[in-house]
Amino acid sequence: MQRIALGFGLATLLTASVYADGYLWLSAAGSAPASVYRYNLRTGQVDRAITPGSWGFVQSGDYNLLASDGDALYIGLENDRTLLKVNPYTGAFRSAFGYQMCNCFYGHHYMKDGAFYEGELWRAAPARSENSAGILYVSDADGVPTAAFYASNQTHLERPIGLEWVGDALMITTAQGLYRVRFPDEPLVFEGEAYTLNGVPSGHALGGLAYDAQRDKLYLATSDGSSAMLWQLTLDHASRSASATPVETLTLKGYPSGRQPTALGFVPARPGDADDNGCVDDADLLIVLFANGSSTAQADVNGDGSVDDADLLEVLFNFGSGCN
Ligand SMILES: [Ca+2]
Ligand SMILES: [Ca+2]
Repeated sequence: MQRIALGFGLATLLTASVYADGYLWLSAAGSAPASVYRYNLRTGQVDRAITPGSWGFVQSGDYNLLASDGDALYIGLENDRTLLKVNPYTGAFRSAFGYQMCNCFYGHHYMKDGAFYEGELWRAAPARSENSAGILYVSDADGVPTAAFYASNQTHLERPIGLEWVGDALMITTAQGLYRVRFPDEPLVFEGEAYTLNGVPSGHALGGLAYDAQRDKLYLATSDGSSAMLWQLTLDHASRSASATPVETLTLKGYPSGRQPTALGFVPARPGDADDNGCVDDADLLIVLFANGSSTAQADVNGDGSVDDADLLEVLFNFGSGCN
């Protein structure tokens, strides 16, 4: 009992420091079949790539959506109803299902970035052709449709791409702009309140959005056609503006050149998981032990810049977590 109490106290101390640790999953539109990439915030590297097209489902030039319900990472296709659930750390395939809607939807719209909000799956659905409304499509977690909102008579919102709930604010991107979504009294319609975006160079098309709710960090991915960038956004709702701070040039860290990061999804790291596979075990212990005294980012699981006893304790206190 005493040991448990001691362990609890130390664990509280260890988790008291808040540092950016987690993974940003990125879509990569522009080739078929497309891949999905994982950017590791602790190591600063794109360290995983998965190719859902090789799993025997419908091929797509953009596997996106990339929203996590805390248990699985959901992947969607831009051109088909299929939805995939994968391990949120490794990207390993778990199951496939689909939206319960007509495939004819895809004659007029693509599907892009998405997010979970209060148990429902929200998705940006840009129009394929001019003079067709952009749609925000909502379903439950099983793909059963619950709502769809149209940007009627708003040509600047024909092609929503990025989508994320930031607290109770729904933010979307188009290639050219950042908007806060508003729902007027009119049913099934959405409007966009334009936000001034400072810091992103002109010539960069805006892409996916992802939110780390625990640390209140909003991320945006962009591309200038050859190189892709990751940014952290600070929103100021009062002045309807956002400022972007660069996090990484993704194409220098393993993300392919010439692809569009149309979707972004955040998954928090499991504390003590040095090898980033979602399970804290002997392998993590060995990584930290062998790196003791260094500043190796992979082994610096508490993110304080050095590998020492504190990292070892973080592994030990979380030992077995996620391994079942
Ligand atoms: Ca591990
Ligand atoms: Ca450390």
